[in-house]
Amino acid sequence: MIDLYFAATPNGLKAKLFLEEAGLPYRVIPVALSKGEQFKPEYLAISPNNKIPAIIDYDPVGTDKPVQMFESGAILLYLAEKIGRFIPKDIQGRTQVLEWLFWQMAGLGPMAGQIGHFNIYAAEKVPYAIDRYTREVARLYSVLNQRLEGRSFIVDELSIVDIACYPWIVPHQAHGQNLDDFPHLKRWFDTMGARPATIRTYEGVENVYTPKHGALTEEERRILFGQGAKR
Ligand SMILES: N[C@@H](CCC(=O)N[C@@H](CS)C(=O)NCC(=O)O)C(=O)O
Repeated sequence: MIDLYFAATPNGLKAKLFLEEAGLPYRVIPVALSKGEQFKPEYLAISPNNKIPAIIDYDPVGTDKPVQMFESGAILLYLAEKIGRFIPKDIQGRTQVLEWLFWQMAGLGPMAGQIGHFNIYAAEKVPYAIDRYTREVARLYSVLNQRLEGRSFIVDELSIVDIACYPWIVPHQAHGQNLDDFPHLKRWFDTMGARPATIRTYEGVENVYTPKHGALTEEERRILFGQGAKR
């Protein structure tokens, strides 16, 4: 059994999508981010960066002690290696999966997160930030679009990089992007979205990057966006 500490954000949905694709038994443990549950000491003991997702694997390979993890990219890699699926065994394919996984973790996720923030959550419109992140996200979408030309998936077969990227393309409208401008990405996006595991993952899940979600109370804003060095 795997416990998934979860909120319905792109990073949380990545881990859920993997577990659905893999058919591994798991339990969702909701973490109410706007209420500050990510700061509870028992959660920080699993995820010291006060973010979701995190997992506890009670049935790890090679040890009796449960394995706990934070950081979605590390979680995907760990789970793929645990079951020997969604990561190629050959060195060429594996290397490409690592490249694209780090690309998603260091590029697409953080940059898309910033434009989502400035478009939906920021209390004031900041034109410089909106322009800067819209352009950068457009560049990243274009890189992925080119990669997908003539390919069904980002690396050979369905892998953790498709699982890592898909939830970050779902809020494309909040990113100020039109998928018609990225035809190969759009084809892949539609294929991914039609998979039964994706449909199960997104059942009852609302896109968090909508104007409704930007309507936070002052207290929720303080919890989510007022963080500094003090806990
Ligand atoms: N690099 C981290 C980022 C995780 C992350 O940013 N999680 C957000 C939701 S998508 C979160 O938990 N935010 C709560 C907070 O910042 O207090 C990962 O990929 O796991």
